[in-house]
Amino acid sequence: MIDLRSDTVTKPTEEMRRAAYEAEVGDDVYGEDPTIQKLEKEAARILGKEEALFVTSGTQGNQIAVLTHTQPGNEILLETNSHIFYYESGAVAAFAGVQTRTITGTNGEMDPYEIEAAIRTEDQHFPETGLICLENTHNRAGGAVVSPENMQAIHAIAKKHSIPVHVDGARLFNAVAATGRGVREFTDHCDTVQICLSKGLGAPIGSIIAGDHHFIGKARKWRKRLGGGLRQAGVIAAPGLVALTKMRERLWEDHEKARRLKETLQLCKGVEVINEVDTNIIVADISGTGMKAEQFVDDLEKKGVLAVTFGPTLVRFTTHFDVTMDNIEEVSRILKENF
Ligand code: TLP
Repeated sequence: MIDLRSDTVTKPTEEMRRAAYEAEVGDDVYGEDPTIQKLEKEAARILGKEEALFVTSGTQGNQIAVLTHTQPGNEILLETNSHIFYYESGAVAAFAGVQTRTITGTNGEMDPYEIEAAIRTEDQHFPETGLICLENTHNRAGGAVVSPENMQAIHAIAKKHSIPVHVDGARLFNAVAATGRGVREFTDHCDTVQICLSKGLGAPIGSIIAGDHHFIGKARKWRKRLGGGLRQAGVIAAPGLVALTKMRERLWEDHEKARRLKETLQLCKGVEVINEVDTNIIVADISGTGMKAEQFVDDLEKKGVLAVTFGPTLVRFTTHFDVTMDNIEEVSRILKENF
């Protein structure tokens, strides 16, 4: 089976497994796990933030960020198709008690003027705008890169209104690899950031949130409240450290594979690639085949390829470490034979 459902499906490398086995550990709730400390220090350095905190998942990291930045009754601004809004089971309402106000972006980028217009003024009728969330790369926009310039413009507005900016950077390093820009060119334009170790970077588990000392102090407490205070967590941090230090530089390979697959998909009858394919995600509208996405995905599965539905007639393909260029050629052959 060639699994293009997500970059979350990657299995830990030999080196990651060895690192887990050999990890030096201690009780992290007591602040005594040296491997966790090493990972957090390295992540903070790479992301250009004062401190970092290891969390179990991207969702947990985003939720801790929202909980830490906001008060119940606040309103948060975020993109209509953002993961926090679309895919986190309503967690911001369930846990943080905030309401969401969505702004529809173009290729994942929100218009800074629309953001400024949406910021609430002082009025007893209105909720306070407590947070602005960005996503980079933007998953539902097809792994689209949000430019540092767009982030900078939004951050400037946020600062003017004393509103923090959080970036869901589950795939931030894909944006870095695709643009050749420095990590900090992105992270300088936000107060906090979440990055996933377990997507393109290939770790089996874990995410990082980073921000200033005050934010991380509060976030650590929220993590504990949510049951995310872990004990000998070095065994899961060690593969994360390998992911962070060794796997970033190969993400461009996944982008090459995605571009190759895009070429094939564009030649298939009734299939239209609807995103730019900046990084490792391809979104295809398959309505021209007369099929629904579910049927298309089921048929592909029977031929040995896994993808996910992304809407009634949309299908997402995601390239990653565990699919080779040869696998992509095989997918191309299967697609050509059938469409
Ligand atoms: N995305 C998953 C699914 O949840 C949709 C995927 O297969 O793409 N932010 C972004 C931008 C994400 O794409 C994801 C996962 C998360 C956060 C959540 O990360 P986890 O799965 O670690 O909670």
